[in-house]
Amino acid sequence: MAPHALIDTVYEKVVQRNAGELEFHQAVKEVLDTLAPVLDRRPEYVRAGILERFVEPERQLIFRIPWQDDQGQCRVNRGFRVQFNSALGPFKGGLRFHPSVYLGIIKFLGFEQVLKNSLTGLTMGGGEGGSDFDPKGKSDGEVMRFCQSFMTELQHHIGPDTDIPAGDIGVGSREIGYLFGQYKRMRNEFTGVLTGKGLDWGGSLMRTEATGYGLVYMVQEALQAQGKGLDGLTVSVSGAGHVALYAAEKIQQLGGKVVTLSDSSGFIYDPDGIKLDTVKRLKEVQRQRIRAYVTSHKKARYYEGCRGVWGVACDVALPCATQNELDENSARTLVEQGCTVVGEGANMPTTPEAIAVFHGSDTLFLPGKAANAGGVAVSGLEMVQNSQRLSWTLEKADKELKTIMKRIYHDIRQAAREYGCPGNLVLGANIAGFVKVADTMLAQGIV
Ligand code: NDP
Ligand code: 2IT
Repeated sequence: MAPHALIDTVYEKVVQRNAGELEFHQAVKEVLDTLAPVLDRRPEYVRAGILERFVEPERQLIFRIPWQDDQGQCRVNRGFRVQFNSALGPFKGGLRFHPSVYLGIIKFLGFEQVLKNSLTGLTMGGGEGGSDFDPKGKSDGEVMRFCQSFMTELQHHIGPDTDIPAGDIGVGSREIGYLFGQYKRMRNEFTGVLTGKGLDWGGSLMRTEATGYGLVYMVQEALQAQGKGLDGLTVSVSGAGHVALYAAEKIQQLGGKVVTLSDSSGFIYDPDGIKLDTVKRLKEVQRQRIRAYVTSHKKARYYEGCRGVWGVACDVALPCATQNELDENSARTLVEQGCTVVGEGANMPTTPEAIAVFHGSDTLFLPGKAANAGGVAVSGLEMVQNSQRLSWTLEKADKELKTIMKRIYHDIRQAAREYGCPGNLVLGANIAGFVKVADTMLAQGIV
């Protein structure tokens, strides 16, 4: 079958077999649409059914999570782990706790993770898990009981050489602690089965900052290639979670001015530059909404509705909240206002229509599977440290992160050039990530 016809057939089957899983369809389509030049050159991939195997997870788990709330009432949530592809190493990827979670979200994240982990150059396959549990408004006791119940089932399926989960939306150091404690208790083993652990019990320095810092290192490299720097630039960041906060922190360290942050209710604009100490206290300690920022910063304004954040004029835009948060209209506004670089800190935050707008303009677009790979890269380095039973210094972890982000940027640019679409870093990232997984799948036979 000719490459284009095969791609259409594989995509149609994905839609048919995964009915209603829109985010998964979107992620698969974006990748398949860039792979024709690879299939043209590598007919052996077609014979070995690489594409068909690539879009089908190796294993999908769905399980019941019963837990008791503070009133003694039994509640039931649904848990997921999708072990997508283990060609390059044990399954590796986050856990998301958010009410919007269903199989389609977990599958899209697992699918992206396969390519992202390939780009890091480390030996990690891809997967993702999570639950429709909403940690917002829950007490620490409720979160702990939920995490213990979640891990009571998950522990059957994971292990330091099998599948190593980490955080994502709604899963931070508190949740990783409860999950790790329950795994250790049930299995009677202290191993690196999760990443993002506390520094005293196997965690890596720089993991908390890694996704945000890594994103900015890549933006910096891209600007440098144009003979520019971040110093003096105005930057819009969306989200107010781990990724957003540490992206904002690194931008400020490099002389940029971050003027926005957001959550799912709305966004703040501070013309003087966001004061991160205030935001860290509000979000990390007090678990408050971002609107509380304006009570202590008089020039700052709060606006209801998170999409308005892209109406603020900026030189660099960093979507760091969630999928499909930056649509076609927002993309047009950013381009019209002279935004030169868009770097995805979140997974799939830009809609396909918005990506097309950036590709048709002078705005450089850095896709998430490359630009936010710093988090999982340092997770991989945490696994290395756990195997060695030692801890690296902050300087060493930061240096490795920087090196990996710069290399990924050059790899995806090179792949885009080599496959005839210079500057199209979506195509470059997909192809650079895919070829390594596909060659490994060929080498390992039909499994
Ligand atoms: P957090 O839970 O720390 O923060 C998530 C932020 O995004 C919050 O500000 C949250 O606001 C906002 N948000 C969540 N859902 C929505 C929504 N439906 N609409 C608007 N805003 C929303 O998560 P992270 O910072 O860890 O993750 C952010 C993104 O980065 C995700 O796409 C994640 O997959 C991706 N990512 C995370 C990595 C990691 O290591 N943590 C690594 C690579 C990518 P609110 O409080 O109102 O919900
Ligand atoms: O999307 C991601 O890369 C993550 N949530 C981090 C995964 C990890 O295993 O560190």
